[in-house]
Amino acid sequence: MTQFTKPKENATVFHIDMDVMKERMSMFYLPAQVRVQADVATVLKQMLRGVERHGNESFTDIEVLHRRITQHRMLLDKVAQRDLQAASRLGSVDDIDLSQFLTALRQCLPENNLVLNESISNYPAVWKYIAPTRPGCEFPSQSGRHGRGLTPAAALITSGGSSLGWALGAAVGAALAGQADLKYAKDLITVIVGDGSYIFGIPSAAFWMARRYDTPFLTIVLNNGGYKSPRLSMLGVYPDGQGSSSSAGSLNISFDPQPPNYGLIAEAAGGAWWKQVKETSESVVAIQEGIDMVRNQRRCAVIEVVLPKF
Ligand SMILES: Cc1ncc(C[n+]2csc(CCOP(=O)(O)OP(=O)(O)O)c2C)c(N)n1
Ligand SMILES: [Mg+2]
Repeated sequence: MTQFTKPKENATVFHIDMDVMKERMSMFYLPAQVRVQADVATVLKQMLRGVERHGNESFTDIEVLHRRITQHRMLLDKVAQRDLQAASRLGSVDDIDLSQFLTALRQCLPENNLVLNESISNYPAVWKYIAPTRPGCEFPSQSGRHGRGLTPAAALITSGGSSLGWALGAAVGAALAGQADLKYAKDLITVIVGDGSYIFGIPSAAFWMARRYDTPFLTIVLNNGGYKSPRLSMLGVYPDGQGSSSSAGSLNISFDPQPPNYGLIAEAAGGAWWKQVKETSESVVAIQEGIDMVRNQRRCAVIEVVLPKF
């Protein structure tokens, strides 16, 4: 449907969504044969129950289903394999490689954790390398056991809306939910956020709130030098248009020449600990320190990952 995932031409598309019509969006269209306004996790559970009830006799596609389950298991094995390979490359002193940073993060996360994903052009990378394995990952997620030899798996959520600036405040809200009701409590809440979305999240207010309400969380700021996605959207519509050869500066989507110091904003507002990571080899130590700050010192921690500029 997007530039990242395209179903086959002859696929039958069922669109199940809490907000299937997107009435408050000026433009939205998803070519689907069936549209269902419903909670996706509930519908999937109902479908699974239906399949189990009917069994092999009346559910003609049962073989397809089994094939998919096998494929999914193979995929999980691949993720475990990839983790091992990435771990062996973590000593590298090259420029930061986001896939390796995210793999390191995934390996360091405690089991009962929640990741809030507002990484925008890096959504696919975060989904791929944080690789949530737990069903029912919607907010509030349920803690669960992780299986198949994988490192602890995240519950991972996004805002579902189009307005940026959700994740920092949402992290405070998620932590407060855990304080109010232990069943929502998490060992760690992590925000992975684009540099632009970090600013949209009003970090001065969010980190002050986090200290005020004792709701520390770990933030990973993906600093790619500004707003990359508007350029991607433009290229999606006009791949060879005049803007396709324009610089980020002339498109007004670059934060150069003086981007904010993201960690310092958090320190000033809420006493956060922070670190900049520029090389892959710095990843594990920074992540471990950040997690220690949040879990043991009860301070917010911000890790700014300096990515190549677009
Ligand atoms: C409140 C709000 N303002 C503007 C936009 C338009 N917009 C969509 S993506 C984007 C850039 C996001 O930048 P960043 O978080 O750094 O992610 P990147 O695209 O660089 O990965 C903007 C400005 C929006 N979605 N919401
Ligand atoms: Mg950015």
